Amino acid sequence: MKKVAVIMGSDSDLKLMQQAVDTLKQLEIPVEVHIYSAHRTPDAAASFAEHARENGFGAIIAGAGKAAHLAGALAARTTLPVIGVPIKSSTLDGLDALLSTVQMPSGMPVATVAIDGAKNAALLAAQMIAIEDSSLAARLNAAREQQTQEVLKKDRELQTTLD
Ligand code: RP5
Repeated sequence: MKKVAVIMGSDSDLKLMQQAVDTLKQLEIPVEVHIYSAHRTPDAAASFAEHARENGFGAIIAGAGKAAHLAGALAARTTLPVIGVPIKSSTLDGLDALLSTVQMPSGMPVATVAIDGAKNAALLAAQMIAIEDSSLAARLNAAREQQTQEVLKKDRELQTTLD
């Protein structure tokens, strides 16, 4: 199975990005985690992206805050799908990171999830890998069904309090 990379701009992003790592591991997807910054370690970030396909990756998740150029910088160096996670790590509540991540120029896509949307980034990466992996697709379907049943259970519980 293809690996998924979870890259973050700083160790201060790890608490949030751990949600992506945990979600990928629950789905039994091999994951590699790195701290590379578009600004502080630009060469390491570029080198990782340039070699990611030959190193067995199928998708890259990139989380960063503030002037969050990490996802775009990685996307510029690979044609693997890159999923950007704007992180709320500044006085602007993540709006700065959202705009920096989502407003890519034409010809250079980054699939951007919500501010702090690390779990959805992992699920989206899993769905990409599952295009060619029916076992993973079955695990994703099972997770969806479990989620559905949990919400319906909460609805039934709510109805009992309203009687
Ligand atoms: C960004 O700046 C990082 O992704 C992080 O979200 C933010 C703050 O980084 P630190 O100053 O905590 O290392 O590059």
